[in-house]
Amino acid sequence: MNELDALVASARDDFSQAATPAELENAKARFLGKAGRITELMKGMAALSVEEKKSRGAAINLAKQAVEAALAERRQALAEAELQQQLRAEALDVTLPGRARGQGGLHPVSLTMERLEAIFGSMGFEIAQGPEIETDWFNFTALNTPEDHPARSMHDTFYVEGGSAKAPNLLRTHTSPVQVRHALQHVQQHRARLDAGEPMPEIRVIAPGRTYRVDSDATHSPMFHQCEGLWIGENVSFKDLKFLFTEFCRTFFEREDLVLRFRPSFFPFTEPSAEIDIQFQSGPLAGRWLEVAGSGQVHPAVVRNMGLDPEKHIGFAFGMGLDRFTMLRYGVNDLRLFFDGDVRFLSQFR
Ligand code: 2U9
Repeated sequence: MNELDALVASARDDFSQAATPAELENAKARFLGKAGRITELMKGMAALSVEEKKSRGAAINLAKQAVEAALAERRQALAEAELQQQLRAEALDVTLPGRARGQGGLHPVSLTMERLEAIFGSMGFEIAQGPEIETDWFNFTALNTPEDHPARSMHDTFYVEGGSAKAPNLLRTHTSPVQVRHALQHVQQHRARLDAGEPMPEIRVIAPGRTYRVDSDATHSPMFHQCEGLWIGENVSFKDLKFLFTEFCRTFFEREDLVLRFRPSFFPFTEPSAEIDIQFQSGPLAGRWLEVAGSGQVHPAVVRNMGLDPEKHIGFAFGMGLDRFTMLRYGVNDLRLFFDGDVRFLSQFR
């Protein structure tokens, strides 16, 4: 093997040992770089005659082309290997099962709210909504709550910025202000009939929604859910309220034999007032009296605040905690589960 063939062979050898593009570039420099072996051979021709330069130059050129070809071949081989490696690393097994997007569902308290709206809706009640930030007039004054009532204190109610000293803003402590707003609108709509002494269509409305009180333990959350109802007409009586609420509870809990008890109580906005207890006749809670709602005949002062004559229009109202209703229906024993956002709990209601 002559000297040039040996040089090409050693270049091939060097190139094939280069494991990375960087190593290959180093190997290239050893042969084709400024001080590379091919370059040195070319410099060495300076002393030769013209004839010798011709033949020697051609031979060196052939060797140089062979080295360049070997370099190109190895470059491509390394690039190919790199691509294969990348393809292997990024391989996607399309036969693997997909990552499913978990199925969502309604929160149990929302399910209760929907149930309630459907039941009262079927009994001729409208569903009303209103602001969660209220003025103290709608939340307290209109509902006959005295200025010095403890519920109005900072200890019990969240006051928020934006109101005036005389009319502070607060997070509503019950959904009653929604019914006050609804009743005022209803009365305004039928003002002409009222002034003419004609009968007004009955007010039948429920207001479900979020309410807020400064209270937090295992059975109280600072934000909770309520639904209140209001029924005002010229010929309604306590027996209508009793019938309505009994039907509602039996339908809600799907127990025809559910027993209700109306126990005297006090609220500023109703007189007389009654606490409502229920009793299941079977199941884990059978025989126990469970307090589920408050109710009463709307106080004459409240009827007057709605622009009606309490001598003519008589109203009945009730209020219940939806969180408690939901706990009773599904057998949940800790109120906080409703607000933790734990999918292991929530997914059971899908
Ligand atoms: C108007 C007039 C009267 C709504 C009523 C209750 C009794 C009551 C509680 C039940 C459990 C609140 O969530 S709770 O703590 N509510 O006891 N609510 S009567 O009375 C009204 C409403 C609106 C215009």
